[in-house]
Amino acid sequence: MSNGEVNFDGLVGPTHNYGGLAAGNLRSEENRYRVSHPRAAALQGLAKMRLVMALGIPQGFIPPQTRPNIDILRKLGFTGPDRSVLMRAAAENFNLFLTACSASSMWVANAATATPSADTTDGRVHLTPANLLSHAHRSYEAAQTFEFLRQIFPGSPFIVHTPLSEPGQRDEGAANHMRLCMTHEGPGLHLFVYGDPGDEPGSPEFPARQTLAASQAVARLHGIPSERAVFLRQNPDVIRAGVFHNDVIAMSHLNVLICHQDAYVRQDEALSEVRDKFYTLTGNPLQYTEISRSRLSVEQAVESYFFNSQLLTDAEGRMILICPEETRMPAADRVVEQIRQEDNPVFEVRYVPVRESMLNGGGPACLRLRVPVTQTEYAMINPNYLLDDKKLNRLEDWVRRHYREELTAEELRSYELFQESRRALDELMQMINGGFARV
Ligand code: SUG
Repeated sequence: MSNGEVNFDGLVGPTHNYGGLAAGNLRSEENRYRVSHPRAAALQGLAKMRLVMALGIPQGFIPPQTRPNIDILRKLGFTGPDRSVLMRAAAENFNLFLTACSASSMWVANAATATPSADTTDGRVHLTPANLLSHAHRSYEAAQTFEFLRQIFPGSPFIVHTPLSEPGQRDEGAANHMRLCMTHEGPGLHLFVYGDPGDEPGSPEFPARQTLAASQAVARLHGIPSERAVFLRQNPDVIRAGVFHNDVIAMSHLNVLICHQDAYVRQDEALSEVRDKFYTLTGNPLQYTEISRSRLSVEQAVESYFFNSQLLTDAEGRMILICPEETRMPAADRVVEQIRQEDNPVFEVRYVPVRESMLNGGGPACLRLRVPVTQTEYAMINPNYLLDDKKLNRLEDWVRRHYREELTAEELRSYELFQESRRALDELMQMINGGFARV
């Protein structure tokens, strides 16, 4: 049963590590070469999925991708048996090698942008995998993500587009997109957030990841009418301060929008367009909460990751805010208190430990992709990618058997790790394709 929205989480892969690969993402930069804990990372992710399921919300997952990505290393000119490809690549250019090792596909808020059938001209659910062109390690995800999404969303109710391919169309998926509506089945207003308007040179220090051209292309491909779309430009100052995606400075769910005062360029104007269009579309006012910089500075927003909380509706129809543990810091605590006390539909606040992902700049919301679907569409989703308690137990057991407790950057070179990861993912795919039947 779907309550209108399915959350798909990315399963953390066995090579989860801190490569310091993401420019502009302060945590990724700070934690370069830190010892990682792949088993704990994957179990933390699964525990979050368990919590969401316990709230009565349908939960799916997207498998990790094969890493180290030997195919990429071969394409980059490293030849010979797998063992020598790994050794030579790591010896010759360790940073390049690291781009082939990242488990970054776990952050599926960057996997795709999804538009429900209620908003598309052809009445189908549209998904466009993000090309993630701004960073090499992330751009390698797009092809496999496309394949997974085609398996998860088969048949005529869904259309999975190929990722955008023009160099000027840098797309980071749902992390830069919000849909406002009264009900998931009713009409929605799509907020597409971009950092690079394409008409001026970006800051070379902290490149804006999403281009306006990409957001516009996705809106066109999905057949979203112009009265249901607003394009908001991220404030370049906050990008410089570490807000590399919109979901680090704003969040939304149904008719609720919570965002920081400094999130967008000419924010008052932009938000009044959003409010007006929302009212025209739904006949209802938007529930808008702006967090002022005096309550929470942009630096504190980045440190606490408050805006990367997951906002969702439980089976009883109550709105729940799932914050990362890191949000428990004085300034952010006060903001959470403000949300609790103000007149808005947020009913309860929960905290989840996702520290291993957080150390790479990925909070609860980064780890999930929301896909609004009708009951009929929900029934068409490949059930092997939807979770229940039994499947979740199987996945936990699988993680415990295959994942290392600790991993150093140096150990990524090891052929043994490569083999272990392959074995783990082969077994996972067998489990999925066999419908989780016990053999
Ligand atoms: O793209 N980190 C990811 C974090 C993505 C978070 N997603 C959202 N905000 N929706 C990124 O910056 C770090 C990988 C490394 O350094 O090894 C990384 O890619």
